Amino acid sequence: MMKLVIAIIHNDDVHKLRNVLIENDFRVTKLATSGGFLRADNATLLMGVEEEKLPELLDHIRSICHTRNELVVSPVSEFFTAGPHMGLPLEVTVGGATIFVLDVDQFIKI
Ligand code: 2BA
Repeated sequence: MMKLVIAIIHNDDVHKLRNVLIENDFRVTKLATSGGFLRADNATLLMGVEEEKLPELLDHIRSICHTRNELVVSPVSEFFTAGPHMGLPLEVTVGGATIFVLDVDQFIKI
């Protein structure tokens, strides 16, 4: 069965990951996205993959995408625009990758 893997990753990892995926015969589409919390640019990769190749795909992502700590001075969020957190630097750990795996009902190329 085919799976659709949606991976949200750091912009700095896109180039390397895309190269490794292409070299290993994976198909990938990159979307330019941004996070809801940090409002920073990130990248979302869409990858259609046969179930047997899913572990290999996840290994490639794991080997390239690492967590990073980022300091945010004033995240744009209602929660932080007032109150004791206002203006205080906040450290957040941005994941190496946030991954959704979905079953594909049909895969059609026309
Ligand atoms: P952002 O929404 O910009 O979130 C960046 C990082 O900020 C998150 O890292 C998390 O550590 C922190 N964070 C997010 N919301 C927070 C909050 N309400 N309070 C405190 N800290 C918060 P990750 O969890 O690794 O997420 C990295 C990026 O992946 C996110 O960027 C977003 O673009 C995406 N993402 C993560 N989980 C998602 C989900 N369930 N659905 C859709 N996109 C998701």
